[in-house]
Amino acid sequence: MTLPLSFSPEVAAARRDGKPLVALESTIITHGMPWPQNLETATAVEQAVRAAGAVPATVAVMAGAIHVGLDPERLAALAGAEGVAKLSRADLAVCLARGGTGATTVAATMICAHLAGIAVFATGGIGGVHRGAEASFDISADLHELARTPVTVVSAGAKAILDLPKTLEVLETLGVPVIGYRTDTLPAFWSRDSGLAAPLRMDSPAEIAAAHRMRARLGLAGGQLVANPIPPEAEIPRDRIVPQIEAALADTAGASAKAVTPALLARLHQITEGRSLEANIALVLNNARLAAAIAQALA
Ligand code: PSU
Repeated sequence: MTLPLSFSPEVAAARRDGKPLVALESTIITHGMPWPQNLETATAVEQAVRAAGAVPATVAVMAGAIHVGLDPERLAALAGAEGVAKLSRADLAVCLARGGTGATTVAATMICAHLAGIAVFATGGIGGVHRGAEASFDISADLHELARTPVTVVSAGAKAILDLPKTLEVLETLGVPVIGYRTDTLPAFWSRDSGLAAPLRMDSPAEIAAAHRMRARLGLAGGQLVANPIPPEAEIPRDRIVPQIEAALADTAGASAKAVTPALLARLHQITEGRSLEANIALVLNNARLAAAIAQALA
C-alpha cells in the first residue's frame, strides 16, 4: 500500500531538485489564530521561508490524504473552515482512514514531515505540561513526539500559558535536546525570557544542523527543540503578560483536553486587545526564517 501523501507542485519540484524544505503546521491556522489573520499569517510565513531560501510545506489532512504543501485555494479553504478536527498522533490514522479533514498539531506535523523526508519544521510554540497537570495529567503529545520522531522543531519555546519548569523536566526525562538560539535562557513565547536556564545553547544554523546529523549517526530516536526568542521589538515583557495569562487561565477553567490551548489563546487575544496575536505572528515569522537557514545548512 502506498502512503496517502500528496505533494503540492512547489513541494514536489523542491523534492526533485533537492531544495531545502521547511514543514509548517496547520493547527495554528485553524485553532491558534482568528480569521482573517490566520490566513494572512500562514501566507506570510510561507513567503518568509521562500525569501530565506527554502521551500515551505504547510501540512494538513484533507479528504483522506496528507497534503504536504497546500496550494493557495486549499490554504484559504482550511483557514475559512469551521469545526476542523485537531489531529495529533492518536487521531491521525483514524482521520485518514475515514477520508476526513483535519489540521495537524506539532506532533502530527512532525510525523507527516518525517514521512515526506522533511527534517526541519517551524511553528510558534510547542504544547507542553499544562498548569495543574499533577491533578489533570494534561501533558501535550508534542513532548513525546519530540522524543521519537527525528525532526528539528523551531519554536519560540513552549507557550507561556503552560507550566514551563515541568515542561522542561519532561523534555529532559524524554531525552529531547532543548537548544536556546543565541540565548542562555529559555524564551517564553510572547516574552524573550522565562527566567529559566536553557539546557543547551547554539549560535548558528550550521551548529544546529550538525547536531541534527549527529543524532542520526548515533541512531538516537527523536528530534531537537530549538527555542528562538521573539524579536525584541515584538515582545510583551513578562511582567505585563503574566497577569494577563493568569486572567485568561481563570476565564477558561472549564476547558479540557484539546480545547484548552485554543481557548486560552483566544481569551488572551481579547484580554491583550490583540497584542498577543501580533506577538504570535512576529514570532512565527522569526521561526520560519531560522528554520529556512537550518534547512539550508542541512541540504
Ligand atoms: N503555536 C502557535 N499556536 C498554536 C500552536 C502552536 O503559535 O496554536 C498549536 C500547535 O499545533 C501545538 C498545539 O501542537 O498548539 C498544542 O496543543 P495542545 O496543548 O492541545 O497539545
